Amino acid sequence: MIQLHGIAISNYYNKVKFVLLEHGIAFEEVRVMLPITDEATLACTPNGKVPFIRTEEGELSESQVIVEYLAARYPEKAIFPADPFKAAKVRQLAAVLELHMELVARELYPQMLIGRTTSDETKARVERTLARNIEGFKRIATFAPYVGGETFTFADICAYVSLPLIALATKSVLGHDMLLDAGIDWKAHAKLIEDAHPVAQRVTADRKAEIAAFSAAAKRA
Ligand SMILES: N[C@@H](CCC(=O)N[C@@H](CS)C(=O)NCC(=O)O)C(=O)O
Repeated sequence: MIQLHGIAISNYYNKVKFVLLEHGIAFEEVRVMLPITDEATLACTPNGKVPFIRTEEGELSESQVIVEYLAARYPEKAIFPADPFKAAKVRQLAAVLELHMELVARELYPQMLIGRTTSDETKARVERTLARNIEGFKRIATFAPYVGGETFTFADICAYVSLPLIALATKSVLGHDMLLDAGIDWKAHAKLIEDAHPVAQRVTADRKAEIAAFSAAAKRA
């Protein structure tokens, strides 16, 4: 059985977990704490990042690579639309969201999560780049009502796990929610997904439980 390694507070871990649960692919979760420093685990995920999976054939890291592997291994699950162009548009939404929004906002996470100060220079750069890239995302993300249009797709999974983080990071570090300000109602999207997909509720409940466990451990330390 596929093993999913990582932690439930990671949006990229939750992206893969959502796909596995949504499509009824059997898997088990293996908790891996960060930072990853031992060579045996680094052999599975060369840059020490989660998630990674362990299969009968070996290990794979990088969430998108893992999802592509699952799509190829389980074609009957239709993780992407059957039509090649529609499937490519879904991948485009995911790439634009993750590479040009989430990765940019990620520079704000140390301050949001552990209170490490972000320099004014970094804040200004992130705000400028993110503002431009959010406008780019809006050119292709219709939210009508799903990210790519009338139907739920893999792009909604990527949005569900990453948009709230981008919103919270910009709100807590830059002082305003750049998504809401740009007219992206990520809360309405999250509710839409949760109402129709119990899997989303499970992913979020597990994330909250993990955060609570971290807080409790930090208080004990
Ligand atoms: N491109 C990677 C990103 C994964 C990633 O950044 N994971 C974070 C947690 S959300 C991580 O493992 N960070 C630990 C580190 O960078 O040392 C993917 O899609 O899997």
